[in-house]
Amino acid sequence: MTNAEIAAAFEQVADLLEFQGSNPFRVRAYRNAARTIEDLPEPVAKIVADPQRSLTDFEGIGKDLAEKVTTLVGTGSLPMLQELLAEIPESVLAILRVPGLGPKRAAVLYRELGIASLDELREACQSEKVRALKGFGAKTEAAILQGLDIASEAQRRILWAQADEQVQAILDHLRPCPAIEQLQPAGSYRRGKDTVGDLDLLAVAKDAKRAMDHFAAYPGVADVLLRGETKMSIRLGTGLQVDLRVVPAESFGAALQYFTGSQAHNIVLRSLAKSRGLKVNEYGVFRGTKAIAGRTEEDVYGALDLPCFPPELREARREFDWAQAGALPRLVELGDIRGDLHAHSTWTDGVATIEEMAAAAKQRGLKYLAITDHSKRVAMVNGLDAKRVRRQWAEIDKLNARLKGITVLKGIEVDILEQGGLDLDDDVLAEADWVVASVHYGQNQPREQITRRVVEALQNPHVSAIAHPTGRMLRQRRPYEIDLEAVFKTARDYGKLLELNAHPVRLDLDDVACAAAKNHGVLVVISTDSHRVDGLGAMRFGIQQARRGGLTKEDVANTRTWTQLKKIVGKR
Ligand code: DGT
Ligand code: CA
Ligand code: CA
Ligand code: ZN
Repeated sequence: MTNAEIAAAFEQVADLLEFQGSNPFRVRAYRNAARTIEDLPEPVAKIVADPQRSLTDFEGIGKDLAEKVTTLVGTGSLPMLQELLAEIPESVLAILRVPGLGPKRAAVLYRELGIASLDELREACQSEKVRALKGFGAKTEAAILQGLDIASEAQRRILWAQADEQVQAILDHLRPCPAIEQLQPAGSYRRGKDTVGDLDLLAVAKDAKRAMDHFAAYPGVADVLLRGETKMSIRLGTGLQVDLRVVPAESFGAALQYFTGSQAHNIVLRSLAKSRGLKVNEYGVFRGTKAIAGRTEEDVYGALDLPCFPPELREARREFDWAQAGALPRLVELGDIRGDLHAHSTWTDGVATIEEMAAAAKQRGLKYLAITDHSKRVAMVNGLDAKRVRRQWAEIDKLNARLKGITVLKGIEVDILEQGGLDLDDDVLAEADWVVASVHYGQNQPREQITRRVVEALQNPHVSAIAHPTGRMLRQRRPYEIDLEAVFKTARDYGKLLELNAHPVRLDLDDVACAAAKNHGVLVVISTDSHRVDGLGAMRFGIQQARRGGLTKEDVANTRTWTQLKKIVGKR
């Protein structure tokens, strides 16, 4: 079982317990464990198999949960989860995950109206039965209907980071197969799209049958959907569909190009080929019946006098214009990043101390790390008031005196208040090295109001950047109604930065917005918003999104040294 699968099982247990009205601490314990496991940098199965190590060493995993993990790894199922599922119809689980609903409200719907499926829920909302329930109302009903749309979309696509975990596991399974000579994932996964519909794998094999037998034997397979001579489709237990195509070596590059897509990119490519009297398809590039390229992607693009576009750019946006002008941007890389400018600590909702975060950042080769804990408005996580943040900064000064090779920056994630203005006074903010401002409350305000709040925050001389500027959370929450054009213009006029939050659920700014920021002359800062040391690993997801937006090293602020960056933010 992959970490994602184990985490999903725990999440399910938590959902079902909450649905039943269990003790909140018990529910929380399962959720925390799920998060810990999801964020582990190595497979849980490996830790379980190692007699020298114990799962109880990890945050939030006690003896009981460790035993449950061992059971899951060993048997692939959890008796406790089976018992819960026997008591509650499984279709209820889908309702629990409707954004804006949650287990408590779902339980009311189940008890009062007998709603046990998404279809029943939609119908109850449409016939206005839900608004009549105590504690619901017309607004909630509308929000549930919107949530239903998001949920049905979400059922079809998964986060890139989740896809990545499953891809790596499948590749690990396939690589040892002696029949397979070449192997590459293609499709939206290879293009680094923020969500992935299904996986497309390509292989060259000495023996297609043996390769497919090996594929079918992957332990994660739930169903074989289709099996032909050269193509096979399976569905994993996670619900993800995976297509494997076996192609001849002389067509591998052409197939990789074709199945990487995007479809829109391929359409442009085909028409360019046609205008030169050539034909391009998944077998190769042809002049008449003669194949002139196909073995590698470089050959395929080369035959059309085109550069081998980085997969992230293949969306038929600007890439062909750039290629024609000989000005394909050199995209930013993970190795270009020198610092991380959004991270939390145990002072608020992080689970690692400042020193632990700094050590982990240093180990990743970073030269600076801004600690940006929440401000007091976020009372739920014990947000910092002026007194506590000054105490934290005094501690950071002391810590910096001891640390070598990394600088901890005195930062704050200051809330942009519902009615406008910032959650901490200017004299406090003036003492910070780095200030990110963000919206956490009043996210449903009308466009003009929420835009004004963010624009005014950018105008504050002490604010360095806006965190997660649109507030979107993939599969969970739509972006605010914010006018990004106005935000870009203000950021440019006031010399401020905008964040690309690298958390795989956020990726906010998204690729298109990154490109727009660049067009407006606004620098983007890629930050992980880490709440634990492993969270720093999310930087690669942000890099990928930035690359999709065509950003170069110069376009990304935190490829600079802190000394250089300080001049740009230049508030003092
Ligand atoms: P996804 O799976 O929805 O995240 O997106 P993709 O881009 O992986 O799309 P998919 O899996 O349908 O197809 C993989 C690639 O195959 C796609 O990017 C372009 C290529 N392709 C070539 N011809 C077609 C076609 O007629 N329809 C589609 N859908 N894809 C095609
Ligand atoms: Ca796909
Ligand atoms: Ca596909
Ligand atoms: Zn944050």
